[in-house]
Amino acid sequence: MQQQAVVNCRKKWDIFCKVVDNFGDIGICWRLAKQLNTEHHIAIQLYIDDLSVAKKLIPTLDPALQSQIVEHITITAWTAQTAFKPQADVVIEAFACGLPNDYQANMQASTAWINLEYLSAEAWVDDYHAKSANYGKLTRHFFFPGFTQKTGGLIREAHCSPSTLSNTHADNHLSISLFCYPHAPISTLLTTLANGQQTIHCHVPASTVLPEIAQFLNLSEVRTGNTYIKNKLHLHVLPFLSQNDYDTLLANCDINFVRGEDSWIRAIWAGKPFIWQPYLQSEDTHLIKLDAFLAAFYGCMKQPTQTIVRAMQHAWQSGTAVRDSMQQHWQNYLILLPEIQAHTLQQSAALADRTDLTTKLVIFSEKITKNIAKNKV
Ligand code: TRH
Repeated sequence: MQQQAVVNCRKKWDIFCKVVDNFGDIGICWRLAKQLNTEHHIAIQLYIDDLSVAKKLIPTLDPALQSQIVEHITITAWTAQTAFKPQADVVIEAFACGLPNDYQANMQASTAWINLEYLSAEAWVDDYHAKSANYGKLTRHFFFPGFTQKTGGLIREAHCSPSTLSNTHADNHLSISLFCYPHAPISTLLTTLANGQQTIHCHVPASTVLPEIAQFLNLSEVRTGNTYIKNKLHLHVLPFLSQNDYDTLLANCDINFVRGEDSWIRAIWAGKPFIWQPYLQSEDTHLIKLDAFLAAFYGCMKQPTQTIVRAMQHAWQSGTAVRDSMQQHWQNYLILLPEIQAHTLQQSAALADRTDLTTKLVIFSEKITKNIAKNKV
């Protein structure tokens, strides 16, 4: 049965999402849409150009429907045939995906048009957040997520607090989750885990890394739902999870390997030690992003722990030179795990004390709307 959109919403927002590759674009847009609706009572129309990818995170979605309501969000397929009615108070263009020509041409001058940018901890973000550019009668505003108070903040639902999510179990084994790009040194890591002294349960949601996992196990393929054991390593191959189930997995593991943008932020809210693999970019830009984040999140960590975390993080970025030393980096990391855990929880809790991205976006949109009205008078 289709759900009804929330009827008493004060405002209407349209969100445009193009699935460029992977899941981060839809992952963030879906989270944002739900939070705007449940916490800010805004009616959301979410346009997505690839419903089949979206369905992986939102299992109840029917990709065959042109328009449908899921969890009170109106989701519409964004195709060349889509008939747009630009009547929203606020339009979110996710990650500079561009608005459809006929939509943009018919947008009211009173609409607040906001481009939601990708997250980075680099210092330049402070200066670029909340800038704008004119496009004829329209103004496009740039909203940058970030780690400082001067930026648009981090996406976080009200119920999500690192201390309540953190669920440390007393067993002697370690649980880890593994979500990464296929070029990560996966076999090297898994060999290290298998040859370690502690039993490790590694949970791998199905993704493009499964061929690497099969290769490590000397199998032609691995199946979701199966557990494979090699020495100390128990590899649990899971189906690709719904976004809610993936969030729960991160909260329940002791160490999370995450990537891109949304799983990275979610690992921060899980409050557990995590290893982040940024999206690969040309000219090693991803390493600049990694270093900016390491400085922001671990800059105040004691030595030698800080150097050890940094070394493990860099070992995970696929450089062949560091592959041989993975075992040493991992061992060092495990020895200091309680300290890394305490630091992560404290940093995550401090970030969670700040205003979340969605609330900042609502405040930002209200300022834009007021300015538009003032300039009209
Ligand atoms: O999929 P990603 O690599 O997405 C990336 C980044 O966003 C990157 O910045 C962008 O440029 C590129 O896409 C186009 O990683 P990310 O950002 O972590 O998104 C994954 C989403 O998938 C996140 O919302 C969590 C969700 N997910 C599930 O719902 N179930 C799962 O089983 C897993 C592993 C992830």
